[in-house]
Amino acid sequence: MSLILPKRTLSRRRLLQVSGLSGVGFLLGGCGTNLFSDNLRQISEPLNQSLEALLLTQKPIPEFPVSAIEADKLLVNTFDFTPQIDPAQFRLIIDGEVNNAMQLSMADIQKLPLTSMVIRHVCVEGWAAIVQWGGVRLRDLVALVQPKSSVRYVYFKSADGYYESWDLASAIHPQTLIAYQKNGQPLSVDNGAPMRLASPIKLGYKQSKWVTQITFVSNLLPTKKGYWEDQGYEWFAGL
Ligand SMILES: Nc1nc2c(c(=O)[nH]1)N[C@H]1C(S)=C(S)[C@@H](COP(=O)(O)O)O[C@H]1N2
Ligand SMILES: [Mo]
Repeated sequence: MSLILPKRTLSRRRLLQVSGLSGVGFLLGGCGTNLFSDNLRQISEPLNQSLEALLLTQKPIPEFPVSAIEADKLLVNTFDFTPQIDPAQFRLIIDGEVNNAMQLSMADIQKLPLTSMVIRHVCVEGWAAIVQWGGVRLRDLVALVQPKSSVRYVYFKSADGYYESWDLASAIHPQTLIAYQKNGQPLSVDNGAPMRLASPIKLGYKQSKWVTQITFVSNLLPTKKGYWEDQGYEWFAGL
């Protein structure tokens, strides 16, 4: 057996332990198998080597105290319409070049470790707001689905037709969340319920609301990088 490095993030096995997501039927991806039969070998394996290396390089950026939250400053910015999603029926699809494609209900998501952060949201249109977001680290979802070593980008599809793509490193940054809370309250529909992206390392337009599908890919479609990007906005959009 090869050398196994100590893990700096939640391993797939550990995640399943802490979240209690060990039941048969949790995983609806792939061909309907569950984690504890066919995939048993993969559970104890570390993420692929390039991903592991990437995780080690990532440091959180400083956050704000809860007292700094600017509750009135986050403007609703929606390009077209506001989709209404029934949270009870909702399933987040996670697929693409992964070992374990999944469909997660809100209940599944809420069993995963909750991370809360107070960060600045910056819209390219010239406004900003300090906001608290609560949700699941995208890297924890990554640990569950196990992207293949070919993966370099992540697509996020939204219920209003919005779409975004991120580089994998930014997606697995420790403060990139799939959020379902804002300022300590359940996320409102206007702000992207049931689930949206939130991260202090990217401009507002990268932070997709009403995310329905997360797809791991090795290449981007040149004419489909993101709703605003395809109209000339910068793709990386780092802060
Ligand atoms: N699905 C979807 N996500 C979206 C948008 C959108 O129109 N549709 N607008 C983006 C922009 S430009 C910004 S600034 C933020 C605004 O988030 P908020 O409306 O919760 O303040 O959402 C981003 N995510
Ligand atoms: Mo924005």
